[in-house]
Amino acid sequence: MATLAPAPDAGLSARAPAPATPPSARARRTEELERALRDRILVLDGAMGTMIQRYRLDENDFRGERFADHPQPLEGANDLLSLTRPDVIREIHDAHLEAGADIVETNTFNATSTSMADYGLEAAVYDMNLVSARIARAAADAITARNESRPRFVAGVLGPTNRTASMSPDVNDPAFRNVTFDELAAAYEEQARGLLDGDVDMLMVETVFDTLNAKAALFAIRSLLDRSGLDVPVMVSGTVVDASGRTLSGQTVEAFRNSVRHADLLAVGLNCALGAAALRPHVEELATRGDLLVSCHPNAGLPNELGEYDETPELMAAQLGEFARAGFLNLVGGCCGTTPAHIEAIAEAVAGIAPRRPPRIERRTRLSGLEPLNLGPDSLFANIGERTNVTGSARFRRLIKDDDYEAALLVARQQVENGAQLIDVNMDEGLLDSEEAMVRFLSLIASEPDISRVPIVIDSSKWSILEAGLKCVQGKGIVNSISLKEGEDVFREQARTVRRYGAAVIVMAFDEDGQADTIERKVEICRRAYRILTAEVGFPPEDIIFDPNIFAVATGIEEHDRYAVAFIEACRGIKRELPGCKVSGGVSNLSFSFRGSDVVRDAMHSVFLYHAIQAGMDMGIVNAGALPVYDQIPAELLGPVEDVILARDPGATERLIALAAKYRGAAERTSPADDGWRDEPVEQRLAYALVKGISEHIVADTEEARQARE
Ligand code: THG
Repeated sequence: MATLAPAPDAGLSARAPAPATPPSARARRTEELERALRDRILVLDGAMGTMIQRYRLDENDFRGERFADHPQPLEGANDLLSLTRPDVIREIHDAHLEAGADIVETNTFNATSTSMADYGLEAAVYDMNLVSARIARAAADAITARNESRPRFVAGVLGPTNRTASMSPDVNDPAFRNVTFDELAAAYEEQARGLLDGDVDMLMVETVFDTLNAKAALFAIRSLLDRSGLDVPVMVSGTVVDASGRTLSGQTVEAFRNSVRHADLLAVGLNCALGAAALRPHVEELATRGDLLVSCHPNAGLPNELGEYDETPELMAAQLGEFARAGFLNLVGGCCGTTPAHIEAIAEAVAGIAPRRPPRIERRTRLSGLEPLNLGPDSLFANIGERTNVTGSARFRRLIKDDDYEAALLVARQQVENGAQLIDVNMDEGLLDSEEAMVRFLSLIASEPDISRVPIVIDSSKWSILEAGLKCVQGKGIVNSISLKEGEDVFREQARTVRRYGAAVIVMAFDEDGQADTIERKVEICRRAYRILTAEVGFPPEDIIFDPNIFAVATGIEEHDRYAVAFIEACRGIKRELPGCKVSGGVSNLSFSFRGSDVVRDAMHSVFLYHAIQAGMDMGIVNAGALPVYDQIPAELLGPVEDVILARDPGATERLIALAAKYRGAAERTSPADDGWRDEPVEQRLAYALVKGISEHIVADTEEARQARE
C-alpha cells in the first residue's frame, strides 16, 4: 500500500510514513475477510475499557515519557495508552484473540481531534491511530502465523466523538451546534488516514448515536479511499438508546440504515446499548429486511449503580447463540463490560452455526428523516410540501426576512400535518443570506421530531446552498436539483458529491441548450443524464428522480397549451425507458396564470395529477392538504379544467378564464391551507395551539377568549 499522504489542510506535521504494504497483500486480506464471512460468523473482540481498568494504571502510565510535561491531566485518555503503554494494549488484543476473536478492534474509539480536545491531545491523534493500528496488526498477524488457515483481522475503529452534529447542546438555542459536519469530516479523515497507514483490514464506524456524525465519517472515508485508490471494506454499527429502538438523535433503526446505505458498506449492525436481549427485535429487523451483512456486539447488559456490567459470559453467549441460530448474524462480539471470557463463550456459542445469507431486497427509493420513507413501484404518490419556500410563499418569505423562525417552523409542521411525506425547503432570495437561512432552518427542523420525521428536499438553484443543506440532515434526503445545464463535467462532479453525502437527487430536464419543453427533448435529456449517472457515476437508479419540467399552461401563448401534456407523456416515456428511476415535478407551477383563483388552481392541480400519476409520476411538490379529490371537483369546473390540461381544443383557455372570473374571490380554498385551523372558534384554536405547541397567536387568542367571557 502506498502511504496516504497527509492532506495539506490537516494541520499535521509530516510523520514518518508507515511501512508500505504491497497492494496485493491488502487485496489478499480483503479477499480472505470476505471468504471468511461467507464461511462462518466472525467473532469481534470485547471491550477495551473494561480490560484497561484491570491494570489499575495511573497518571504516569498515561503520560509515559512523551507526554511527561503535558499541561493537562491525562488519566482516562485510554487511546493514548497505545503510545505510552503499548504493551498493555497488545496484551489485551492477545487475550481477545486467544479467546477466539477473529477481528480485533483498534484502541481508537476516542482518537479524533474532536474528542481528544478534552485532553489537549489533538496533535497526537494521527499517531494514536497509526500506532494503535500497528499494535492490533502485529497481534493479529502473530496469531495468524500460528495457523494460516484461520486468518485474523484488524478493524480500525471510528467512534461517535463527544459531540453531535444534529443536536443542540443548548436547550435555549435549538439551532446551535457545537460541531459542524466539516469539522467532523476533517477529524474523521485524519483518524482514518492514521488507521489505514497502520494497515487495518477494515474500517468500523461504531456506536453511532447521531447519524449525521456517521455520515461525516463515511464522507471522509470515501473521499480518502477514492483519493488513494484503496478499496477497504467499511462497516457501520449504530446504537439504540431505548426499547423503542431509536438512536439518541431520534432515528428508527430502518431510518438509520436508509441514511447510511449510500456508503457501499460491508456490514451494518448494532452495538453497545441495553444488552443483547433488548437489541433482539432491532437486530432481527436488520437481518430480515436488509441486504447487507449484519453485526451485533452488545454490552454485557446495562450498567449497575456502580457502573459495572453484570451479564455473565454464559448469559450473553446463550442470547447471542440464539441470534445466530435464528439466522441473524454475520459478525458478533461484545461491547462495554465484555471480557475475553465473554468472547470465548460467544465464540463457542456461534461456532458451526451458518452465517446469515443476506436476502436480495426490492429496489426502492429508501429515504428517511427520523422515520423511513420507502418508495417502491407499488407505492402511492408522495406529496412534497411546497410552502417552506421563500420564492413560493409570500408568507414564508416574510417570516424568514423578519427572522421569525418560530412561525416559519410552524409552516413546515403544518405541511407535515396536512399530509406532506417530505418537505421542500428553499431559501433562494436575493436579499437573504440564503446559505445561513438554509442552515439555520434545517438545524431548527432537526430539533422538531414532528417535522424531522419526514425526509427533507433541499431546494436551491445554487450548488453552495445545496451543499450547505446536505451537511445539516442526518436522514436520507433529496437534493433539488442538479442538471446538465452547465455540461457533463459539472453534472458528474455534483452527482458524485451528492452521493457521497448520501442523498437522492432530482435531475431537471435541462441541458446546455436550456429547459426541455417538448416530450422528445424531455425524454432525451433524462436518458442522457440517466446513462451518465448509472454507468459513470454509479448512482443507483432508484435514487434518481427526474423532473421533466411542469410549466404554466393557459397563459394565452399558444405554445404553452401543450405543456401539461408534454410533461405527462414525458413521464410515460421516462418510466418506460429508464428502469428504476422516479419522476417528480413542481405542480403549482402549472397554474401560475390563474393566480388569485385558488379554487381553479387547486382543481387544475388535481386533474393534472390524476393523469400524470397514471403516466407514472411518483411524487410532486404540492400545497399539501389543498388538493381536492378528483371525484369531488364540481362538474362545471372539471370539464373545462380537463380541456385545458389535456389541450383538447384551442378555446379551452378562454373558457377556463371565463369560469375563473366566476370563482374568483367567491370561494375559499376547499381544503386546509397553511393555517386553516385559524378559522375555527377561539376555544378550538387555543386547544389546537396547546396540543401542537404553537405559540404564534396565543396572546391574541387568549385575549379574545377572555373578552368573550366578560
Ligand atoms: N421542480 C423542482 N423544484 C421546484 C419546482 C419545480 N421548486 C420550486 C417550485 N418549482 C415548486 N414550489 C412551488 C411553491 C409555490 C408555488 C409554486 C411552486 C406557488 N406559490 C404561490 C404563487 O406563486 O402564486 C404563492 C402564493 C403565496 O404567496 O402563498 O404557486 O418545478 N424540482
